[in-house]
Amino acid sequence: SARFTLNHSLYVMLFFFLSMLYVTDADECTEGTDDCHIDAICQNTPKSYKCICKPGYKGEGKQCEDIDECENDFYNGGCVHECINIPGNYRCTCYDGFMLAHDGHNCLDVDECLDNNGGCQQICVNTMGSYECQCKEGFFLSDNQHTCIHRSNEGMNCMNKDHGCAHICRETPKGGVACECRPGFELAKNQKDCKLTCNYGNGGCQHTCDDTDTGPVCGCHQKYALHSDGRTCIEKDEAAIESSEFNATSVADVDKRVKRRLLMETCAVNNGGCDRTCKDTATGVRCSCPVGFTLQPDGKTCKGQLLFALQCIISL
Ligand SMILES: [Ca+2]
Ligand SMILES: [Ca+2]
Repeated sequence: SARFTLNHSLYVMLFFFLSMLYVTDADECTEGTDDCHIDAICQNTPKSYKCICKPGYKGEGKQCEDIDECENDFYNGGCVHECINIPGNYRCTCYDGFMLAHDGHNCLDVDECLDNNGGCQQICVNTMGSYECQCKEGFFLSDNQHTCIHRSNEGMNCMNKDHGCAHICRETPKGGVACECRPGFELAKNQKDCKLTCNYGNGGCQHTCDDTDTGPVCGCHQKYALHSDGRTCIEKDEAAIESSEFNATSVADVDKRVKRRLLMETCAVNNGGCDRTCKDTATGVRCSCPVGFTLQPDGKTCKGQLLFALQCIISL
């Protein structure tokens, strides 16, 4: 029993010595004595502290650098038109005639005809990336492309619809007519029709447009497939994405999941679900317990360890 008493004292001394170590730990993060980068999150540890770069930044914590999400031209940050890198994040923008979808990445056609009939005097026809005005029978479209002029039956001039110009009719000094096209279009070989190019309304393409001899050819961002109309892009089904672009999408998905969790879990709301101390970190909330308590496997609850420990010692 003398040996038991000795063991008993040793355990008690060891226990209080260890407790003292915890009590005297300085929290460099709250004291502001850490040397974490301005774009890092400081996390206190029992004997020191850790620096973790914030989401959207890379580095070891003492130095953090913005991640250029737009760097990969092929993935383009997941943006179907333009990707703009900003500190700690990125933003997608769309070409004229398009608007950003709710997912912040896809671009959708704006239906200009919904607003004041697109400014057209008579008929407005919405197209992908643009719109055009048309006139009723007996009228032709004026040079401003919005108002309609009544057709006259006089000779070969621009007031006569028989000039045959698809877009703009100009009267030449010699008395004839010469056709011109609106910006972004090219005059066809017959000198009357106008060929669409990618410079106008994105060539009628929802995502990418390439000029070819036969006119614009549409393409889609890698997460989308071209619709049979040759213009619209539709989201590929999950299985198709996983098999063809597994790496790019899985990285994006993980990124999304992390962001979602960060948005949901914060110490500001319900103390992050923590029993006692809550700290926001790069990977979510981190709960901790005061001396004499241990964090339970759920990562949230604290259970008194002091009484339990003393009971064990005494029972020895
Ligand atoms: Ca960035
Ligand atoms: Ca449109």
